Amino acid sequence: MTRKTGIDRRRFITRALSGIGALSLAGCDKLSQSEWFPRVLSSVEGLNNRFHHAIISRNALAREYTEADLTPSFPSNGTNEPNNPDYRALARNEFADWRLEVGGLVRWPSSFSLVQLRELPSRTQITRHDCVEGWSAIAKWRGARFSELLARVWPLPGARYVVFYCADPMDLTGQRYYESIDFDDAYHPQTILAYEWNDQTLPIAYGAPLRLRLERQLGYKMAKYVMRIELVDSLDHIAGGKGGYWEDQGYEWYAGI
Ligand SMILES: Nc1nc2c(c(=O)[nH]1)N[C@H]1C(S)=C(S)[C@@H](COP(=O)(O)O)O[C@H]1N2
Ligand SMILES: [Mo]
Repeated sequence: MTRKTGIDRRRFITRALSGIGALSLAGCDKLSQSEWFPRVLSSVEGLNNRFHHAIISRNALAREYTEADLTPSFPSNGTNEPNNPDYRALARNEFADWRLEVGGLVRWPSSFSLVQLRELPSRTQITRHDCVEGWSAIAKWRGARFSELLARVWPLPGARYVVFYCADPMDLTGQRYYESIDFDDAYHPQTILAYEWNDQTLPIAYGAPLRLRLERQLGYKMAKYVMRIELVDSLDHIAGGKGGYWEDQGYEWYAGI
């Protein structure tokens, strides 16, 4: 994945915002069609968190689609098969020995097998994935509601962010892919840990055995190959300190669309 130029990114945001009716905002449809709205937005460097909060409720649902809308061949982007030996060994055994570790600022650090995750209350959603590189695709995802997982580990009062650590080194520096979200997103009803894609066990290309779905942000936030989750009070001391693999290279931390 190559870093987009500011102009490409602004164009993408403007395009994404013209679909803002998708967020079922009364009135915003009209706004996005008026001349000044996209112009004002494109003058903002990225979409900053505060601005985003001002126009969109953090509880709004991303638009959901129907089976008829599914994209025939959903792309796999970034890593499509982690090359690390530990991951490969787990994959050979169909992830029967894989466990999701959940720790950090929680009362009950725990680990969950896939069977245990499948026992948690789930959610199924057909949504559109928007990649910053300029493509979008619709798929059906099923997974454990993230709020239910949190309820089982008891976040401590100091916890402010949730960090997802992945199995794939992206490049020769060996830096692992990771991502982070805040608690507004962690408790959002469409935030799930997906183990199914289009009614199949999640394929490796899309992040098996478990990937984050976070439907109101861009694709790079949705960590694939999640191995460990940590609740933290600050992102400053993790990897490059910006809260994610691509953020450490200059992407926005809040990639709301
Ligand atoms: N672990 C990991 N997660 C990742 C990536 C990756 O390379 N590694 N790529 C990100 C990007 S840029 C996108 S667009 C989506 C792609 O998801 P898909 O392969 O299911 O289309 O995953 C995101 N999560
Ligand atoms: Mo992406």
